[in-house]
Amino acid sequence: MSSDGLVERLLSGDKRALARVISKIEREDPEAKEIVAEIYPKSGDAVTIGFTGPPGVGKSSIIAKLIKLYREEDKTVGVVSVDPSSPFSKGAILGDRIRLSDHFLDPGVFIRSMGSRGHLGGLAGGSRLAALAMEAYGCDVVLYETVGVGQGEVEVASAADTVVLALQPGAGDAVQALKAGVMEIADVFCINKADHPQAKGAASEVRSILEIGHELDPDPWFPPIVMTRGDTGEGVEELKETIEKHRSYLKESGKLEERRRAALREFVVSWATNRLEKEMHERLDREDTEIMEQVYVRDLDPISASERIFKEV
Ligand SMILES: Nc1nc2c(ncn2[C@@H]2O[C@H](COP(=O)(O)OP(=O)(O)OP(=O)(O)O)[C@@H](O)[C@H]2O)c(=O)[nH]1
Ligand SMILES: [Mg+2]
Repeated sequence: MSSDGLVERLLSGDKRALARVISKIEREDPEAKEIVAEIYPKSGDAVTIGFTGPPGVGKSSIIAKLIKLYREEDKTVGVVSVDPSSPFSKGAILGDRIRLSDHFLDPGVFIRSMGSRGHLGGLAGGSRLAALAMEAYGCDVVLYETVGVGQGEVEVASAADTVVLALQPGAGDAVQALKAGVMEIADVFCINKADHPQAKGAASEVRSILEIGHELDPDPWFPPIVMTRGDTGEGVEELKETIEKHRSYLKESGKLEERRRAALREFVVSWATNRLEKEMHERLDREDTEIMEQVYVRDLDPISASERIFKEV
């Protein structure tokens, strides 16, 4: 048991205990491991939704509107906002504070930004653990927000049951998303800023890309495209219903379980990979400088060197 009953308090719905647990996770506090072991059995009941998309498309605005709808149903909501540590991140967090400010005082809503990279378990690891803590705390819905520009963000979003890709008109977003490999992981598309004159065009662009993809790889779930406005909330109700439809589809087809298993497996492997990588660097810094010297002077090839280090680790 964690020394000061922190886990017990989290499980009984103490918001401050949840905040402290997530901080410990984020700081990689030595206690975090034990805490995770204690809360994990209590997690797994929440609906998880990943929101990804380029900077500034309106993810946080839509999330704020969605939270409102969930709160009307008396559902508790957790949001893990993964910050890509960009130079704009301070502004983004401040902006979110403003956009999500309606919800900060609500005990049924818990919002947390996760910052730095280079964690044990990487960017995805820390945010997943934060989400687990929110689930154990009793959140009915957990939302991840990530800026969909890189593999790390794809990894975070794809841990969710349903992945929503938000795009905005007139920015060539669809093509960028396609290139970045984000398109494939999306279950629902959201064209935000529907007030933009090119919104309809953006939707048909996405649809034609999806149709080509569907021909190559037919799947019974054809990702729906929903038009929204993050500022007014228009279309957000439809977005919510679409997310629910996707969830029903996953459940009925048995894919929910399949997806969750795949995500957990991915989590375990990537955590182990991250640890291994860290360990190897540490060894090379400390003791095995000699091996690298041999590689530098070409006495030893890189593959043999890595095999040797790998075996030792
Ligand atoms: N015109 C218009 N503006 C919108 C709409 N939705 C959001 N915005 C504005 O777009 C800006 C960015 O919105 P955010 O919700 O912060 O976008 P985000 O995707 O969360 O941004 P990052 O987290 O920084 O990547 C804000 O100024 C919003 O008010 C919309 O539907 N129409
Ligand atoms: Mg945001």
